[in-house]
Amino acid sequence: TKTLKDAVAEVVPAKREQLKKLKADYNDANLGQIKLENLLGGMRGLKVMLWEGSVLDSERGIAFHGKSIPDCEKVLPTAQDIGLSGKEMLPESMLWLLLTGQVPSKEEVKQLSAELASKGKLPSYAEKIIDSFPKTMHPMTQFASAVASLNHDSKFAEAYKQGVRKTEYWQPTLEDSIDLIAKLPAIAARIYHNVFGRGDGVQKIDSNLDLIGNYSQMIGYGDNEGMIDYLRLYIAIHGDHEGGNVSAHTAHLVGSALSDPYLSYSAALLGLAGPLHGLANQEVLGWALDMQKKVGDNASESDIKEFLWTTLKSGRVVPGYGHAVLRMPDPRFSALSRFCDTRPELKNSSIVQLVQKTSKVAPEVLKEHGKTKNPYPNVDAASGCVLYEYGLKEWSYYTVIFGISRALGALPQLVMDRALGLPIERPKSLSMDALEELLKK
Ligand code: AMX
Repeated sequence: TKTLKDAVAEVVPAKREQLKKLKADYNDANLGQIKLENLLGGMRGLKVMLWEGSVLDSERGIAFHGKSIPDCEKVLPTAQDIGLSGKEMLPESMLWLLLTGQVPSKEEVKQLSAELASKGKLPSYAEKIIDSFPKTMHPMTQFASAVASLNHDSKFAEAYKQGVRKTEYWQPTLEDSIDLIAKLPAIAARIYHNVFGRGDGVQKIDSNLDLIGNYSQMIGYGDNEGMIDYLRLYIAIHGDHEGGNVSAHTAHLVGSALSDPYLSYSAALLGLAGPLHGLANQEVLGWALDMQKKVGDNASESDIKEFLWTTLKSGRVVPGYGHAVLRMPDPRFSALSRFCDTRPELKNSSIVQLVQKTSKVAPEVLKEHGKTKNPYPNVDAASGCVLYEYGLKEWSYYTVIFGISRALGALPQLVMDRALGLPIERPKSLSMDALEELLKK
């Protein structure tokens, strides 16, 4: 059976060739104009980054190497496929797809799962660092700090020091990336235990379990099949959302200075911790619980509409709706909704029912309100409520789970960045005075 490293090694020459040809054929081609509104508007719409794992289309949603979420659900190996129980695609399968562009075989995924389990234990210095954090420190701050500390053992940093050739940078980058992905569950579980007292605090790894099977065990959900499969799906589909989002872009930017994968991904996590990005899922939950308090179980459509209007009239946004790029219901929301429909414990949950009913009513209300360019639900409309229903009620922890996931997309791109020899990022900035001078000409 091919290892992931073998599979990446096979892809690298073709990718290098593709880049060479692109440069030779089109180096001077125009990819669009830069307007002042782009410069002032968060660089939206500017095509300025190379990102291999996925492309986001405003009308069709995310595609991972050309595969939509429903395509992935059909072809990516599940837990059942590697001899465990569970029907959802495994994050290991998504990682393989994101890194290589290929659908892995069941055997390849099983082997990758075993490799991750063998590398999942934290070094004792990292455990001590995590244990020294005050319980009152936000879990995301703890997460990012612990990840940065692992650069102590970075193979890339060591190889760089030894003067490894530039063409070989991608190899220790890949080794660090796999090591880090393997250790994220134990870091996240230790933080969960220290802050909230849940899980047994040991972070024991069973070599027969998949990455999320082990993570679930560590956070005290080892016997909850529904939650384990939900986490697999959630972590697989949150893995990548093309390159321009804050967390992915940060990993790429910091990595472009040849900071190792631990430093690059730690920085990405700090961006994910912002309320307009990864923190949004905890906000949706607070809002949905407020609505539930107000409208009760079995709420009518008109009760929900009234609550939506109250939110909008008080000048707030409806959390979980709208998107900077998408102009359709988020396919990740649809995937989580489909999951809820297949699980009896969720189908009958009042908070999940309320979320689903709201997703039918809200687009109409938001269209009438007339501001947002996208009146449909995004993934965060559903994600936190399901965790809540399964009993994981500590909202400030939700973004940590997102943080385990985003590594599946951000780290493979770092490997590709090094394989392609991409340069340090250095866009041009201008002061307002300099802009005035330029524009007056
Ligand atoms: N409810 C009410 N008004 C909304 C809205 C919503 N859900 N979404 C956007 N709007 C408003 C904006 O505030 C803006 O108003 P303004 O002109 O007065 O400033 C106007 O509609 C136009 O905004 P837009 O171009 O449609 O959206 P954007 O690209 O500026 O922002 C986003 C995108 C996601 C930040 C925004 O839709 C929002 O705040 N949604 C609610 C929070 C949320 O769900 N965030 C999660 C995003 C997914 C993720 O990254 N995890």
